[in-house]
Amino acid sequence: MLPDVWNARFLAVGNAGFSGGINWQEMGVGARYGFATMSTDTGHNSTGQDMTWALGNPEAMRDWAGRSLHGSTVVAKKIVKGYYSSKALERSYYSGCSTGGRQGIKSAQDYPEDFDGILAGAPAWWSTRRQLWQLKVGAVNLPEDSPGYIPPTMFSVISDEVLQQCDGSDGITDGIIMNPKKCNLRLEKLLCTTLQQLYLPLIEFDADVHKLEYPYPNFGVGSETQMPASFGQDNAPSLYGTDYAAKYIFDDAAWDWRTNFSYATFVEADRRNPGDVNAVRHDLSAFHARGGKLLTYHGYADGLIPPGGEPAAVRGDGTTLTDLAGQDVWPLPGFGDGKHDALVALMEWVEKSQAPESIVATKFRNDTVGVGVVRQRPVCKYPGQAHYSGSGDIHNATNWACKP
Ligand SMILES: [Ca+2]
Repeated sequence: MLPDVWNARFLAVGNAGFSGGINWQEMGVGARYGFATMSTDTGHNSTGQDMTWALGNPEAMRDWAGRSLHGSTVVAKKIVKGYYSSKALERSYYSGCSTGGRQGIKSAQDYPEDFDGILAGAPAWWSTRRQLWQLKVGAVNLPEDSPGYIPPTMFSVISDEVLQQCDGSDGITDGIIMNPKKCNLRLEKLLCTTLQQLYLPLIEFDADVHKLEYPYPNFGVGSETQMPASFGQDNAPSLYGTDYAAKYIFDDAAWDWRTNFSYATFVEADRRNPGDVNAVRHDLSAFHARGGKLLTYHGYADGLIPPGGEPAAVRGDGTTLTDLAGQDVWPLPGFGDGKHDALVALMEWVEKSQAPESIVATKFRNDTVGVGVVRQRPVCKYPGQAHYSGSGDIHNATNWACKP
């Protein structure tokens, strides 16, 4: 998109799931800021959980993994420079969430010259591990006729019990678990081994494997209402796990999770790393050396992509703003200033060297910008956390401050 009123900046936006398609919606958001925006279909056409396009198509895998974003960015910048001939392109940015978050981190690692600033939300950066984690948790809760099966409707009840135990652990009972690490959830009170296995580190419930250290973070405390979204249908785990394993990792539509899936699958998936999809080259020195800034955020209540890996991804270099968002506090654009808007905060960091210490997250009524604000609260630079001052409206961000 090439807006008439251009802010002399370029913005590429990311994709979601396995989908191949132009992200018109996020391009539109970017154009409202005045960016010349670009989205790639990542080299194929599909819905979010469909990996059929990957079968026998290593080039498509490579494109989805990262090549398409780089190639499209190079071409798009040329188009932008040609179109706005009277004005120079000053800065280039990227914004994406989920798969888009992975795309952003991978860009910083592999193509450090592409963007000056990268906003990477809830990044699914370790693709092979994350997808197989979803296969695993789905399998834990199956079959549907087993005594340990937890139906989707039960998770709101579980969420209530977890809130009962954990809400106050952050010092304020407000329906939000600010820091799950502060709650010592008594799993025995949940009286359900299936549920216990959904929280415990994966390694602890498979004694057959001794070589793996820690396959992936498991569900976080507070993510209960989102847990069913990570499960599948028809007595099978999510297609995000099964279709990915069969058609992307093993290139075999007949690959059956019931007979083939084990922890060895995690190891083999990492070895294959189809298309070079994992954003695991942690060295960001080339990106930082040219002044690149990477800002990442992730909700603790995320039941689709468990948080916990980002500090490892950036090796604790202090550049991340992460975690905090609880049950329903989400950073959303719509305020247009660096205090409330992560993209604007990133721009101020890149262009004015003003690194954000916190950003005010806003919960809008019905998650819709413009129909009212339910609450605002600062999201703090990791590992800081927002603390209530002790007086005033708890839904007003001015009554909170970031502290270690
Ligand atoms: Ca609380």
